[in-house]
Parts: sequence; C-alpha cells; structure tokens
Amino acid sequence: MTHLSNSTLASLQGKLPLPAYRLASSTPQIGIVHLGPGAFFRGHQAFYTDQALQHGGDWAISAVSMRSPDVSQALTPQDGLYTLAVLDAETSYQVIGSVAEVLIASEQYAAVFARLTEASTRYVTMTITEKGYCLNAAGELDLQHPQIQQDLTAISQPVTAIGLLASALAARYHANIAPFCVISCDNLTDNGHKLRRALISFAAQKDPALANWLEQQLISPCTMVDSITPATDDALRANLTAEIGVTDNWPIKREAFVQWVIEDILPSDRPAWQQAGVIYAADVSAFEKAKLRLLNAPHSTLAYTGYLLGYETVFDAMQDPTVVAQLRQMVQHEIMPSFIAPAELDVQQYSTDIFARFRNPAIRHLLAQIAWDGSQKMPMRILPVIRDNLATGRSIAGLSSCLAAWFLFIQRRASEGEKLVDPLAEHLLAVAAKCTGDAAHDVALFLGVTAVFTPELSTNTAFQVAVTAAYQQLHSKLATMAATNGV
Ligand code: CS2
Repeated sequence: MTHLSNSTLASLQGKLPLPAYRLASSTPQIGIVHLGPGAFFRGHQAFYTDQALQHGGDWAISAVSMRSPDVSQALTPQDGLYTLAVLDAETSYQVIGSVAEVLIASEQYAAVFARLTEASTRYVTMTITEKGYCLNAAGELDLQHPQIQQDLTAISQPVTAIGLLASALAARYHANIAPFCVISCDNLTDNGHKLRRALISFAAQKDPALANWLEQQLISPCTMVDSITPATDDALRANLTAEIGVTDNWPIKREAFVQWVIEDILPSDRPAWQQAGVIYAADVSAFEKAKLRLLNAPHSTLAYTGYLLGYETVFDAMQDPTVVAQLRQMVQHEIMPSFIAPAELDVQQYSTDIFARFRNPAIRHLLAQIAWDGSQKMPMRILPVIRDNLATGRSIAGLSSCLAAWFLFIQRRASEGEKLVDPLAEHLLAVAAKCTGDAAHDVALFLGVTAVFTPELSTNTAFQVAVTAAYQQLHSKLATMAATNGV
C-alpha cells in the first residue's frame, strides 16, 4: 500500500494519472494563493490549474485556510498531493499536484502575509462561501459586521478574508507592487463586483489613497463555477485503497461535469486555464444567473423540502415524483422566464441536464450539506428571482415554497435538537422559538430578519401573501404526514 507524497509519486506510475510536472526536476513556483481550500476548490480550481500545469508554466498554489487546521494536517504530510475521484458510470482517479503548500492564516500569519505580498503572487482565488464576504442584505460590505469591525480597528492580524486581502494589498501598494488579481469562485451573484466593492470599501475606511489605487488597478473578474462535490466519506478512502492501492488522508470526489467561466479581463500573464477548459466570456452575469437560478435554486428547494419529507440525499428526493413535478413547475414557469440566458446556452437542455445530474446514482450528496447557511444562500439564489418576478407580475408560488420550507426546516432542526449551521443560527433559532404554527404570524417573524430580507421585499404584500400561503400548505402537509406516521 502506497501513501501519497512526493517521495512515493513516481512509484504510482501506471496505476493512475499523475501530475507529470511534479515528477520533473524543477517543480512549479507559487503564483496563486487560494483562500478556502475545501472540497470544492480541490475538485474544481485546483483541478483546472493542475490541467493547466500539464501545459507548462509556474503557477503552483499556496492554499490557505483562515482558521481550520484540517486540510493542512491532511495534505502537508502528502506535500499537497491528493487524489480526485470523478464519479460517473465508472469512477476514475487521478492525482492532483497543483497545491504546493497548505497554510493556516490564524497560526502562520507571517507566512501567509509573505505569500500574499510577494510580487510573484499574481492571483488570489477564493472559495470562502457566501458568509466569508461579510456582506449585508444589499450586497455591500457590512461595516457593522463584528469581525469586519475588529479588522478595521485591530492592530493585530486580520480575521476576515476581506481584512486579510485588504492589508496585503495595502502592503503591496506601499511597496509599489501591483495588486494581485482576485478571483471569487463562490456562488454569489456578480461575485467579482461584490468582492471588488467589498475590498475597496474596506480600504476606504483605512486609507482613501489605497482605495483610489484599488479603484484604478484591482482586477476582479466575475466567474461562474460549477461541479457537484459531495463531502468526502470513508467509503471513498476505502475504495481508493481497494481499487488503486493508494492511501490518501483526504481524497476528493465530484461528478464528471465541471465548468468554470471567467470574465475576460485577466492579465495575459495567467495559467494555461483556457487549455484546461476554462471559458472566458465578455459577460459572465448571464452564465452566473443561469447557474444560480437553474441549479442552485432547485438545489436549495430540494434540500429543505426533501429534508422535511424525510429524504437524505439529492438522489433520494429526486425519486419522489411529486417533488420533481413541483421543482419542474418552478423551474419552467418561475425561473426560466426570469432571466436572459447566454446566447450560446440552450436553457431547456441545460436544465434537463441539471436534473439528470441530480439523479446521478453515483453521487451521494447530503441534503443537510446543501441546507447549510440558508441565510446566505437565499439572497443569492432565490430572492433575486422573486424580485424579478414580482416586478413583472410572474408567479412566485414555487419560490415561496422554498422559503417556507427553509423556515420550517429551521424549526425542525430546533425541535430535533440538531445543530443549525448558519452564521445567523442564533437569531434564526430565536425566531423559530416564537413560532406558533399560525402561518401569517410565523412568516411575519421570519420576514423580519433584516439581514436576509430587505424592507422593500418584506413589506411587499404580494410577497407576504405568497409565502404565507406556501407556509400554510407545507405546514398542513407535514402535520398530516406526522399524524399518518404516528409521530
Ligand atoms: C450547492 C452547491 O451546497 C450547495 O449549496 O447548491 O454547492 C452546488 O453543489 C454547486 O454550486 C454546484 O456547482
């Protein structure tokens, strides 16, 4: 049995595809820092960079966790190497070599700061999830956010990604080093613009000249990222060992489908991402909308509804014809007409393919995983569609069911004593504790969460009526189910 590392890599030749550039005498130099080295990054951007490195170039990645030591503990003994399992009709494995080191910002701050301020670091990519941007309901940096406050006033090391990047950019500014290009790879609408505004707004609080320099020079493309990446489990580790004879502390699995669209404004000095399959587009917002609305919105709807109905995975929920029919109805009549698709995208086919991806029997994607951070996801994937539909008088019944399911999901987690993973958990659980089962009462309480619902939305009567009706309906359905099951 071979444990993955630099010293064993050559011995794996013939067993699975390897990063040839890591076997060469000179390994690539670090040119990219990535914040948030979770499974999605390792299955997606690190994969693309690995493929790009097969075409040459000095673009290895320094992967940085803000706080968690887990990835570093797993991958440092493996010299950053790990296995990617692509789950399709058959599973295929390959070793990814683009990650050269894994650092932990809270523990190795000087090393992280040095990486971020070296002129050779030209890109910072990030998957820090929606909450990592510390935005308010209007999508701007929340200057009242306690950690942003802490970073704005602290003399010590920053605790937020925005604070960390802003202080590294300040150091580059003072040292006359051009800013690195920042690439958000999170599922945020207009992710590049939001990130850029957040960094400039943070900088403006500290130093107007720095903010001005960033205005002029900071490149922050919008992106669309896509690949379903369920969490690693022991079965994956066991299969890897049994089928390939490799042990790996933390292999990653994902579906075969993978897509990365980047706004075409990158400097010419860049990894060979295009040869690796990256699509450069003049306008990414159409791609981003298509993906957030046709994949992520149905995903969240499945997560909350499916969970309440007792299903465990996306695949399981997709076996229920009523769930699928409702999802299809929402997609066809509420989501598809809500945006203008990219010219090159056949929206019907795109959506059909997404439903097929949800039905992939090889993927065990837990609904509970997608249900995380609802307060951050709703404003990106559901509320913009609701706003667009309200403006044009289109139905919001299905979209409202997703919100209703989220409200009832929060109550279910509370009543079952299960943890609610959400930065607003405390607030949401306090709201849930006041719920009585009366739809108008409960919905009014949830719509009062101003970090999620802007006043313009929460006071809209058509919106209140639709969400209350959806809540009433789902509440009764669940009560009937519970009575039938004798719960
Ligand atoms: C999912 C996404 O967890 C979630 O919220 O909707 O992670 C989804 O799997 C990816 O965006 C697919 O690209």
